[in-house]
Parts: sequence; structure tokens; C-alpha cells
Amino acid sequence: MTLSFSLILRPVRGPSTSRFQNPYVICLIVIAGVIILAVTIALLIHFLAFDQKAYFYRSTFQILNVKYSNQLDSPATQEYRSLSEKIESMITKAFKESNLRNQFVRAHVVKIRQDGNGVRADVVMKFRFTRNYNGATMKSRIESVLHQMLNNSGNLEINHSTEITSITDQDTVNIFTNACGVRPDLMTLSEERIIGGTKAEEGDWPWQVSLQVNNVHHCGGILISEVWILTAAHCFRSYPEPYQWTVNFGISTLLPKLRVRVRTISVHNNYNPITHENDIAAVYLNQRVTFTKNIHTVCLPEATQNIPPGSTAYVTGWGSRRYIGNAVTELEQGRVKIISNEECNGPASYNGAVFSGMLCAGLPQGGVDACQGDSGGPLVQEDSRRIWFLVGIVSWGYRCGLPDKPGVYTRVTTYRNWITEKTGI
Ligand code: 4AZ
Repeated sequence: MTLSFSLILRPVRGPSTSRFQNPYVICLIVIAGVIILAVTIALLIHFLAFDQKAYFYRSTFQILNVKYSNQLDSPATQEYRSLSEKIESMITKAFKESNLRNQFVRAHVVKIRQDGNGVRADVVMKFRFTRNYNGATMKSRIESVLHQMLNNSGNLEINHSTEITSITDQDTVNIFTNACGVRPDLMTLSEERIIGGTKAEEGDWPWQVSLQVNNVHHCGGILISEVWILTAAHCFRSYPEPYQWTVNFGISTLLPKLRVRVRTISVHNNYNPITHENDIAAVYLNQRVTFTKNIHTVCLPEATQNIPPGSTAYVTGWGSRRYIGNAVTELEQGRVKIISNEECNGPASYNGAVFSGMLCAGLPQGGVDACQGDSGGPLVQEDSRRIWFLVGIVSWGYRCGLPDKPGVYTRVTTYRNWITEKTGI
């Protein structure tokens, strides 16, 4: 290629012919110049007009006509959900109807607090701007939309002192790290994310822990506070002493991100190894864990929370891929559906062995299920605001992944008061 090119361009020997008078060369130089100019202009336009970056802002809304009650303390209550949804949709509507409709991405209520007789809601908002945006102008444009919104806030009466603060990506992550049930996609207020494949990525299930004896994985567990883990009672049948156990964080059981010793183990007093009833235990850690993006808590449901049959749930763990097999070293996830106790107790299924404190989940055709080594791990569901709740603890089942033989879980709502009694949470 290079050879033939240099042959064509070899100048014809003549008395006054120089390389720069050769029409081929001139033509090539002009074409090259035009191409370079076009690429430069295209890149400039791209960076100035289309290359957008995410920017986060934080604001507090003082809501005067909503009375504070302790129902607003937990993100699991209907009151908390419905007020947060109202605030989020009011903000979304205001921006969608403004000249910032293309820049606004999402608003998320991160905390509701008592404020005199009323409440304050802390909100994080995400926008997309091109890189050449003017920070001060944008801030005042956002504030102006919010001020207009206050005059038209439906049945919420909001104080006019609504100010916004620009926060960094890291500030945003820190805010979400201290809330329960938040996965990485919500931390960046990103668009919906499909959980694909079976292998989890670091931070996907930040509440999942591995309970180990002599650095060997035995059971899953669930982080519900800086010091408390929930798991299954049956995990402690062979090794009942706290000093035998460590709690390991991160998706790899071989190279944990953090390893903490166990101080006490509280197994449910009425755990019955024959019927599997009350298969729940609370584990108290020897030291507090510092929450990070990849290590933090799941939310606990209210005792009264309804878990509809047919709804989607995810089970995670390092259990074996088939009945009688080895545990895996990288965390895996499975998507299953909730099955009613009535259906689960059918003659072809468990024929009455599923008690009211248990919950079934699986797929009609089988295939996706918890298995040996997943015990004690979480079955979680996402609510309408993309917050994750613990609904089950892997407990038992007939083998793994067989049709009509779904996984059976400890029903967390049944034990909600037991959890508070043991842990204060
Ligand atoms: C076990 O042996 C086990 N398919 C856990 C869950 C299931 C089966 C067995 C559910 O720990």
C-alpha cells in the first residue's frame, strides 16, 4: 500500500517541477485540510452542544400542611411512600412543564424529618447539562422553576424559602449510602436498569453477607444495621458458638472486602428443625461496620406489608448451582416470583408443609431457585420508588429448581416484631 502510493506520487523530473506544484499534492493537501477542519468543528459542536454530564442538587422542602407522625420515620410505611411520591411527582411535573424539561432527569426524596408540627423533606435532584453550562445561571433557573412550583403545589403547602445546593457525585453517593435499600442505579438516579445474567457486580446487593466458619462459606446473611445481621436459625445447628463465625462483606467469598467477628447469636426460641418453623436468627457483630457504596443496609418491611403472589423478587447467594454441588465464590442472583401459601401447599407442591410464617418463591417451570449454601440469605423486592425491602430469608425446599418445588423462605413480615424485640430496629 505505502509502496504503490509513493510510486504514484513520485514527481516527474522536469526543469522547474517542485513537489508543491504537483496538482496531486495540492489536491491532497486541500482535502486533508478540509477533513481536519470538519473533524475539529464536529468535535467542538459535540462537546459544546451534545456532550452532557450529570449534575446533582440538594434541596429541603418545608411542608406545612402535613402533620408529622412516627409513621413517617420509616421508608416502609404507606405514609412515607405516598408523601415521597407526591413530592417527587410535583417536582417532576414542574420541571417537565418548564424550559428545563430536557435537562431534568429525576428527583428523589432521601429523608423526611420532623419540623415543628410539619415535616421537612430532603430531596436530591439530577440534571444533565452540556459542559459549557454556567453554574450560577443554571442554579437560578432551577430555583425559579421551584419557586413557580410553590404557587402551584396542589394539596401540599410548601414554605417559600426553597434553596438549592449544588452537590458533587460523591456527596450524592454518601447521602444514599446512609439510606436503606438503595442499589447503585438509584445512587446515580439513573434510568431503569435491568438485572441481567446471574453474576452480581460489586455493590449490586450491598446488604448481602457471607457467614463463614474457618474462612469457609456456610450461609448467607443480611445487613440490617451497622451491627446486626439477619440469617436463618438452621445455620447454627453444627456451629452454635459466636467465636466460630465471621461475617464477610463484598461479592467474593475468597477475597472479602471486610471481615468482622461475631459477638452474639440469637436464634429464635421456637425454631423447629423438623418443621423448619421460625427459621430466623439475629447476629450481633463484634464491631460497627462503616457503610460504603457497596456495604449498607436493606430496608425492613412493615409487619402489615402485603406481598402479592405473582410479584417479582430476587434471591442472592453463593449457594451451589445444583442440589449437591459446591458453593460458588462470586455472588449470584436469581429472579423469581412470589407464590401464595395456598398454591405452595397444593398436593403436587408441598402438601401442607408451608406454615403462615413461611413464603414461597420460584418459577412454575423451576430452574431459578435458592440452593444449598444460600440459606440465611435475602429474598428482596423493589418498591415503586426503587427502594429494596427484605421479604424472605432462604430457609428450605425440596432439592433445588424443580417444577412445583419452589424455594421456601422465612416470611420477614411475620417476624417483624421479633426483629425489633431482638435488635431494637
Ligand atoms: C439447603 O439445603 C437448601 N431450593 C436451601 C434452599 C433450598 C433447598 C435447600 C431451596 O440449604
